[in-house]
Amino acid sequence: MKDFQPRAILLRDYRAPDYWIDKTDLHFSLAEEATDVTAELMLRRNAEAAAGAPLVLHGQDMELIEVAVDGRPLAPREYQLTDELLTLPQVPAQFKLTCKTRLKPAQNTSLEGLYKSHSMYCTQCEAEGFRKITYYLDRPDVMSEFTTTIDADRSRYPVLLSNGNLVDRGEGDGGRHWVRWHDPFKKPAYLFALVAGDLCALDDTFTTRSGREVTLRIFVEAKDLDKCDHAMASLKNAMAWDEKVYGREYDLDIFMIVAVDDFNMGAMENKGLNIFNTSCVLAKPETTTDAGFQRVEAVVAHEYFHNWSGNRVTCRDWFQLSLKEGFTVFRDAEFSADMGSPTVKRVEDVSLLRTLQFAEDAGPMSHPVQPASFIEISNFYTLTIYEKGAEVVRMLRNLLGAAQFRRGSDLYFERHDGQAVTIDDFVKAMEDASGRDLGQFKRWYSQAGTPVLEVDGVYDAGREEFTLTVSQSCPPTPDSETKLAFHIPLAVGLVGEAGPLALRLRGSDSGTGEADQGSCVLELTKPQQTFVFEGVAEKPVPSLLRGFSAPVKLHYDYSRDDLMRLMSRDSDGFCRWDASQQLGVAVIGDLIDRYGKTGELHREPADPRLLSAHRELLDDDSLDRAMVALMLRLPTEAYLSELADTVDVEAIHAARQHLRKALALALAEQWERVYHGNCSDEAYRADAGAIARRSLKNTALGYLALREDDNSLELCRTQFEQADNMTDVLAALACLVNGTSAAATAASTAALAAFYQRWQHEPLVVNQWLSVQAGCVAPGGLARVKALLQHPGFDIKNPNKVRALIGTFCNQNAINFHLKSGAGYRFLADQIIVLNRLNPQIAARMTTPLTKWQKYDPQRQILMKSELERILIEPDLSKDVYEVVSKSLR
Ligand code: B3K
Ligand code: ZN
Repeated sequence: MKDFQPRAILLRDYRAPDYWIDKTDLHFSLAEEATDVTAELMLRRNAEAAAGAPLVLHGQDMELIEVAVDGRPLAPREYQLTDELLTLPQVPAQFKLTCKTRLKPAQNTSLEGLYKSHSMYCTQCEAEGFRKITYYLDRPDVMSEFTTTIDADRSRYPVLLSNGNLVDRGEGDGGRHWVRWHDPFKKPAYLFALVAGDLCALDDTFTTRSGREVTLRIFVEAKDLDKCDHAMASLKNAMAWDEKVYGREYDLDIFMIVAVDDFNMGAMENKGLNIFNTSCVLAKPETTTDAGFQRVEAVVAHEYFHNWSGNRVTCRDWFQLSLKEGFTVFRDAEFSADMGSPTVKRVEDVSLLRTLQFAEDAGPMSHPVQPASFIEISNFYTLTIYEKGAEVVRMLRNLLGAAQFRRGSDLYFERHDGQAVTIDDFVKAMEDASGRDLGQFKRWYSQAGTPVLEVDGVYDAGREEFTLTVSQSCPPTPDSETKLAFHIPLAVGLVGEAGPLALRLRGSDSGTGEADQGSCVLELTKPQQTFVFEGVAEKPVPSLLRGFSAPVKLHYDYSRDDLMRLMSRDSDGFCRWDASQQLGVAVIGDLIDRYGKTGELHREPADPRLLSAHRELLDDDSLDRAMVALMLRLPTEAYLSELADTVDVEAIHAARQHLRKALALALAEQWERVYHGNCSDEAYRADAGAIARRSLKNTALGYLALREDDNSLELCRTQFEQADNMTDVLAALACLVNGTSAAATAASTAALAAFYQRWQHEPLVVNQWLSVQAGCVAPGGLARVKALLQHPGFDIKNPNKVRALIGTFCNQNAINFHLKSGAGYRFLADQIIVLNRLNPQIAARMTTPLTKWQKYDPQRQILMKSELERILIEPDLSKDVYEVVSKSLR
């Protein structure tokens, strides 16, 4: 462990900087072992700062060659240098600082700052990576005008890129060349980017609505040039969508995307020069699944949207991270909904939130959407900041209505263009544009935890009234024991035997319900409230939290027949799906209880209502395929685990598998008919209709495969061999890999070998191959994963491969990871210890499964905690891992 305890940074300690940097002029001389950087900074003392305030610059992991003030090199006694800071005790009020630093990009495995990914150089500066390039005020409220000159070997690095516009270029000595870029927009250093490599580009143009032509350019390695069309189409759609929906036009004359193999996350919104993980740019049907296509579309849009929500208007400090991330996730979700199926998109986002964000918010890493403190900001790129942050913005839109929300966003962008601002500034713009008081609403930003709504409904047939009583509460989280009431929009409807009923809400103690077309939004602001619906001629089933109108857990005592009614009659797609999930949870819950008592389920029948609900879905050809595919998905083991107080790993797995098998046998004919009915000869398309068809077909294939007979095995093998797209190939491969019969095992071995043979030169496809094996639930998973660590297709320095193999195994293969012996935990801790030295951000991220120890039985708790303790005593533990491990043990 570190011999000092890393210090927490607090929101309440925020102070404006003592100096501003008006101009930043960078010169890079790129070379493998030593890259020299000269930074010329025009500094000016903040008028608010004390006269004679020292200049304290951030910097780490580099060699300081020289520092000069107004051209005069300083002697060592004129400055102080530590591992993280360079302090100049005496500087003029305005001056030029020159800093020469030397970096070792080829040895930088943290993938932060300047590093090499295969044969190219690239940078990642958010959040605090610029300080690994030069000494700087590396904080987002210091915004500067950047000019960047890059000098490199011409033959190896013909393409040299940075932010803004190319303004000059020339030849150097010894086969070198140089280029100069200038970015006219002031920006914080976290948006700086540099790329150098031997790259090809796909070019296109976009004409903005004011008639300016923008060059669009996606840079990739030559072998990937045939995989850029989908990203380009997505970019153009995103540009047009932001003009139409938010009135936001692109500002520079060029927008570039570069794809790199080694990248810690999905992508990065650097001004005019987005850098992407190849997994979020490259797509073609033969190599990319439907989910992959959708991810490319979403991430391209997300990064593009940051140009306004993040770059033109940026964050004052990192406590405001959700200001740009929550808002931008909300924007990209609405975009994806408009491009495809809105219900599917909503269901997918809610599933993610309820499974993973709710778990985060109930665990030791729980934090508010605006955290009050952090040790390492990289640990706060979380589901809470992103996904819950997006839900908070969505609630604002739902409370204000689309028109007022748009007025609010216009005001926000206009008022704060070119500034570094706070979440408060965002909410203030929404308040000023709408005239509403959002004071109580702001608690969503400052209080962590998932609110719980207990809802009770009583029907009075004589008075034809239906009364809903709603109580809210929120469990304690590490930041606070007690919570004040949240302002929660609860969208509701009432569903009669034939469908939704018209609503008439009595002026209740909320007074704000607004009935329209069978749906209304109840505004909850108090611990308990009552709402009375009048003129209700039959006993209704309430449809609650329509469209998932707030990120809460809602409890209502539905009977299984109520759920069946919602599944078939509710007009809200989200609630129809959610009813199917609740039914699934109830049925699996019975089986879990049974397994807990008897240790087996062999003769246990499944609830006939669930069988008949699924039969109806499969038999009715008039239903929307996308909806059917969603409703047939049983709750995942991860979601069932989230719902449990104590996770019974074996029982959850056995119960869900048992139900799957029962459905496979009872509905054998239906699965077969749906499988064949949804096969298609048409060329691959990634539109919502075709995606739904494949999803339904492959769900059917999954059930057919559970029969483990010759016919179904043949079906899987044929699809694996003959499909022309990766979605179908991988679905069939997953069936084979998860088969347990001797024939399936033989077929699986052959298929895996053939797959690797064919795709070994496509890293993204190899990652899917790793992932399908890591997710295999057959016994022996740990040994399979350990063997794959040694396979040439794996590389621990590449985050995509770490996520595909170690991440999939530890997060999505509970039955194999949570071995009673603790061997799975020991394995993960060993990997974290290796990663801690190579790439602290990824190491910290991989720690998540161990941090959930409180959810497991006492024996597992001890085993998980002892691995966390073993990590904690590692010498040279990074701040990243230290923060996650120490907080999860407290
Ligand atoms: N803003 C980046 C995330 C940077 C993460 C740094 N550890 C990508 C995004 O959210 O758009
Ligand atoms: Zn983002």
